[in-house]
Parts: sequence; structure tokens; C-alpha cells
Amino acid sequence: MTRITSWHGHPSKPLYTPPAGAIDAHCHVFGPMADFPFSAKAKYLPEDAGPDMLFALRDHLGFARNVIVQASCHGTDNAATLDAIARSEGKARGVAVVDPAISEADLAALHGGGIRGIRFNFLKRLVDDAPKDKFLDVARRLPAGWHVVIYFEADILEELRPFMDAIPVPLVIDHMGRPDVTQGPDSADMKAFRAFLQSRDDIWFKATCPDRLDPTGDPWNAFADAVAPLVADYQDRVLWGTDWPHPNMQDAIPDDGHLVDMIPRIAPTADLQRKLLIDNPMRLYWPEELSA
Ligand code: 0GY
Repeated sequence: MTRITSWHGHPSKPLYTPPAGAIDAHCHVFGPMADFPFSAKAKYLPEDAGPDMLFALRDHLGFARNVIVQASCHGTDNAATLDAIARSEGKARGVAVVDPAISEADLAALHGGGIRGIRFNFLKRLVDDAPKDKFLDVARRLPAGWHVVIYFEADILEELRPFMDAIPVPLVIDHMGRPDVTQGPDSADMKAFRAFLQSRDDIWFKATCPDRLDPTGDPWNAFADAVAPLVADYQDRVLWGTDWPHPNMQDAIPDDGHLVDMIPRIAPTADLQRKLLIDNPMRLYWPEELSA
């Protein structure tokens, strides 16, 4: 496999300035491969995009913290994610991908390394299998305060409902379950996703990835139109992130500065922006700072 670059070399400075303490709650690290080899089952082989690059981007875009989500190219070996968290000086926490047979002691060790949730990935182009029964077993054994991040595409939302309904901890849905944003805020995909959100008050979502979801391209007007009402209606359970280094986006690499400029279009008031970028991610990833 040829190693690929999926991120912008010189992202612009955003016009929008995030509030002090803003959190990029969906990003990844790749490698560096010499220290943290990619999984033998990886479906893509990226160039190195390690913690130094991530933290430089964080500062450039005006963010204070990161939530680093284990990318599929690292399989269930979370060493690269844990290394990045350890290097962040307290400014990063993470979401792991684990072998469902993981022991309680290993889960506790992940907690000590800054992990606060696990991710179940149902995209067939990214993972070989997604065993729901085993996922449910581990979801029932998580350390206190953890959540489950789920990545799926809109066409399997209904099929996943019984499985997701049985998970006894909060759910965080990556990229809103990838709705077709070109059909507007009241599309069948959006209605189905809203019904799902309505079914439990502990389902969160990431209003992320205009670059993945909006084929009209930058400035992603369809994404803004479809997603802003969802953010307004569920403002206490929505997160935002860059998705840097944009796995598999090598054919349409987004400018991260432009992604940040989507924030005021989907969260137009300072109050909404504070919830999206600070209050909500703090509740999931740094709750002890809120209760201190
Ligand atoms: C994303 C999206 C993708 C990849 C991964 O773990 C991964 O490799 O999540 C994708 O290709 O859609 O949000 O990171």
C-alpha cells in the first residue's frame, strides 16, 4: 500500500475565533509509524501525522484541547493515541478502540492514560467485522463515566437500533450518522436521526465533517443549512471537531481554517458556541473540572 497524505499542508487562519478553552473533540493521530506501526488490517496507510503536528494545528486554529479518537489504521493498539495524550500536558483525552475481550485491568489502564470512551466502527470499508454481541459485552463493563462512540452510515441506523438501545452508557454518534445533507434539514435521514435522538436523552452527536458529507464542496452550504437546526434543537448534546488528519480524504483535502469557519454558521450565538466547544465536551471528557 502507498502511504497517503489526507491533510492540508498550510491551512488558513480561520476568520472565526473560538472562545478561550475551546475543544476540538474529534481528531486523530497517525503514528509516527517508526514508533507506532499501523495495524496489519489497516484499510489505508497514511503518512505520519503525529502529536506535534496535531498540537501545532490546535494552536493555529485557536483551540485549547483535543479529544483524540483512535483511527482504524491503528486497529486495537491504542499506543499512538495514548502517546499523544501523554505528550499533551493535560490538554488531550481520548477514545480507544479495544478488543472486546479486554480485561478490566486493561480498561483501568486506559482510563489512567486519559481514555474516556470506546469506539465501535461499522463502516465496512474501514473494518473487517463489527461483532455486536461482543461490543455489547464490553459496553457493559466500561469504567464509570465512560461513553461509547459509534460510527455508522445513515442506511444502517434502523438496523443498529436494537444494539444501540441496549448499550447502558451514553452514546456519541460520529458525524451524525452520515446523513445526506443535500436533502435539507427535514430529509428522511435527518428525521430518522432526530427520532433516534428523541428516544433517549443521553445520545450525543458530532456536528462534524462538512467535507465528508457535503458534495457541493467548500464552503459547504448544504451542510450548514441541514445541520444548523439540529444543533439549535439539541444544543446540550452536540460536539464539534476538525476530524484532522482527515482519514481517506486525500482526493478532497479540506482547509482546516475553513472547517472552523463553519462553527458560527451552525452555532450562530456566543451561547451556542460555548456549549458546542466547551460546556458539552467538558462534560464528557473533563467532568472533574466541572464538579471541582
Ligand atoms: C473519521 C472517518 C473515517 C476514518 C476513520 O478510524 C478511521 O479510520 O474514522 C472515514 O474514512 O470515514 O471520522 O475518522
